[in-house]
Amino acid sequence: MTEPHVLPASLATLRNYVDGAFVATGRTFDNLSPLTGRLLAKVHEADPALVDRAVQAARRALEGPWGRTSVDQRAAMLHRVADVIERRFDEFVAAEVADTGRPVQQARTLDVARAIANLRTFADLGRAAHGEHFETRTAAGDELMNYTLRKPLGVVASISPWNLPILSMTWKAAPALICGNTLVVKPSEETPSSATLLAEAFDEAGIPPGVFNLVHGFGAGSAGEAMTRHPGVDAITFTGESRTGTAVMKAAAEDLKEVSLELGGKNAAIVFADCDFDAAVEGVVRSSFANAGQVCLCSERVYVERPIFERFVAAMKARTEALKIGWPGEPGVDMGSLISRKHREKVLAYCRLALAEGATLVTGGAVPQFGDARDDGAFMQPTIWTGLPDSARCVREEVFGPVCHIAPFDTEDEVLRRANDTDYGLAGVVWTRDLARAHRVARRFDTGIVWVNTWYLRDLRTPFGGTGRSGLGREGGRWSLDFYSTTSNICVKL
Ligand code: NAD
Ligand code: 6OD
Repeated sequence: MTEPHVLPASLATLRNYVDGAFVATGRTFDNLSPLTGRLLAKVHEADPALVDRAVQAARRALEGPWGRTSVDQRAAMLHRVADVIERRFDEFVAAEVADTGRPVQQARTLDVARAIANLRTFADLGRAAHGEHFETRTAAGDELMNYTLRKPLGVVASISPWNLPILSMTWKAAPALICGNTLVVKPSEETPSSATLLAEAFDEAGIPPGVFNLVHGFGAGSAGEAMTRHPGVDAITFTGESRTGTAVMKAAAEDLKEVSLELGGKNAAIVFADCDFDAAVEGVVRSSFANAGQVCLCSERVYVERPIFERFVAAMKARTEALKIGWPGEPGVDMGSLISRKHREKVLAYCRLALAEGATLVTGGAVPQFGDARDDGAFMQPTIWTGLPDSARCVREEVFGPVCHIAPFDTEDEVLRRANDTDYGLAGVVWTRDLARAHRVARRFDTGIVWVNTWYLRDLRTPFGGTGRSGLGREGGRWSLDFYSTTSNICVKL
């Protein structure tokens, strides 16, 4: 079968979008297909001077008409952008699939659908947001009325990862804009296409120049670092690896910029013997291998109560081996490629390490052979290990690929101690039919999110974020509105 998913011709050259215009630069880098290794696009890299132009444009836009818009006008703008994405839905899907190698069905139902939902949800939440008031009588008898006003933070820099490109970018852009900020966004160098389409959508929707700026490039020594160090940036919202989060926070500290960090995870799923067995197997296969394991919320550590351990591992093996790996558009495909050959090398190195650390390979651990162009891509088999000690690096470090380790446990206290024995604290999953136990375990998980008998079902009004090396702060719902605004208290003597 030939490669069915290539980028629309309009995305063969990707430019920056600064101050309301698409801008080429003197230097390009290649966007390669993770499905075949072939060239998808030439991307114009922003140098520090262009980042500076973007920040200056964003500052000017704060002083211009955008700074005087009502929240209703900003909400209408976000809805218009969502309308454009709906109209150009297939282009966004093609861009996301071509850049990431994921199944078309996922791009349709998760990535692009969530971009639209992010824009519409935060438009509506922003309109419903309100301040507080406090009526005060002092000891001396003065009557005071205090009320709070929300104001934009200013220029927000948003830096995104490659794993859920358009989802992550709109998850930040929508609340930042509804709060009245202006934006400079940078997608990952691995996934520049859907962000470029997003800039087109903002342009088509009539966003004033300078309100939404897009720069392309890398991190250290490139556009990413230039954004974090720019004194004209008031706040940084960053999603990516924990180590990069540290670098971003250090750069932000120089000018005391506000930061929100959504970072890595080494998430645990706990399966009790009283669970709905089939639902738990299905759920853990999904939470371990969705998006080829490249979701910060994926379960790379699975703890199964000893009485069902052997049966659970056997069922996981059978279900995992039935996953269909293939071209994104093939009917019934479950897994596409990883993001790149370089990333696959990292995951395969962990596979070798797991064996060296004493793991038993239950399934996977290798590169599938297709006998066609996919052999030049970044495909990998979903992989299950057992038998590692909790101290093994493969149990402690985020791999961010289609791998999980399954270990037995005996008691609730023991499994919670082991699940929480990690530097990370993003997500936990509990599988049990015992309602009291579900609540008990959920409240003792040291993570920002816990799912009970499900995984990655999202209500965008809820807080999202992690503890420890999984991040700083919460976004989602009113937590996003809080992060992207500053508050003034007005005290009036009556
Ligand atoms: P990454 O940290 O390598 O890169 C993320 C972004 O930061 C990219 O745009 C990159 O160009 C930029 N960058 C890199 N170095 C930088 C620097 N020094 N200064 C400024 N910008 C810099 O992460 P990745 O490999 O793209 O994404 C995978 C990671 O993201 C995983 O660890 C995953 O768990 C995490 N992630 C977390 C969440 C969450 O919500 N917690 C969501 C998605 C991904
Ligand atoms: O669902 C979301 O809102 C979100 N930010 C997901 C991030 C997933 C990490 O890879």
